[in-house]
Amino acid sequence: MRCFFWIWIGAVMNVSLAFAQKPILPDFHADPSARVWDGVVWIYPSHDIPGSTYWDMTDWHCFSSADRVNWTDHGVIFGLEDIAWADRWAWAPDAARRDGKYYFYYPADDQIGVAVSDRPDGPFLDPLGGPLIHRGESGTRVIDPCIFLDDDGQAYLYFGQNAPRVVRLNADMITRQDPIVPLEIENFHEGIWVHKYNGKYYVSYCSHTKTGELHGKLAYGIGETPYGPFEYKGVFMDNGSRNVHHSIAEIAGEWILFYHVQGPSWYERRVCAEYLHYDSDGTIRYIPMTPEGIRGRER
Ligand code: FUB
Repeated sequence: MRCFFWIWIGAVMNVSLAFAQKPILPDFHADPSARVWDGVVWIYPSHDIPGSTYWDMTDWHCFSSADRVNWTDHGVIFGLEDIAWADRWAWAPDAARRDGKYYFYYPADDQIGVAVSDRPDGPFLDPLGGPLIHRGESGTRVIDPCIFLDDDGQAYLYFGQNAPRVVRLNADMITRQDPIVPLEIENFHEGIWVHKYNGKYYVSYCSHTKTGELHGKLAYGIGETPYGPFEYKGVFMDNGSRNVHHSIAEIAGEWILFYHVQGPSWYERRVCAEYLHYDSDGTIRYIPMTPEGIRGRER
């Protein structure tokens, strides 16, 4: 009985917190990976299904904005129908641009694939006819890809759940350069994101502890290389939900955190955003959720 009470309280809190925020994208999207190309912000999110009772998503949309307020929905850019090797769980994707081509990295049924296009909004095509990273080959769950392009042009593909992994990609962006490497990241659960600030590598993620105290909060660490070691810097955001996934992008000299909140249900999530600030020592200032988020500051 007590257990049901706390589950009920948790569900009510989720819903009220979710509605306190102003989502930037229409219902329901989640896991927003933001990329900035030619002054335009592109978001590649998961596409939650209204009324669903699991994360059984089947396709992905993408969105773009030149002013961070008005977002264009480019419709379905890729889906499980476009591949022959998976038929469930179209989860958190990411995207990259290199040499005029766009690469869409997506998990499907716990494997990661890559699709290629001449445009950021597709159509994307699967050039491999199979996963880039297969289930069971890396000692972690093959979900939540984050593609990081370093200043020297080297591409790193991060992924995993509870046990983070990274693999370098070749310049073609669709094949692997060398073996998958395990990473040491304190309190790591899932949703890894890597970005660079002032020459340092920031790894941020949905945190997890055995006590549950930090579960579902955004934490980060800072390192000197893409492989770490990453010095743990703690939690920088609490989205008031059991589940969180985010990205961080620099847009015209300002840094923005894109994330989702759960609600009305665990499987119906909404994408929100807040400005992110660094202190002079490079640490990220704690980000409170605000009702407005980045809205109201049109560029
Ligand atoms: O969207 C499905 C899963 O939920 C993602 O893979 C996780 O990061 C979590 O957001």
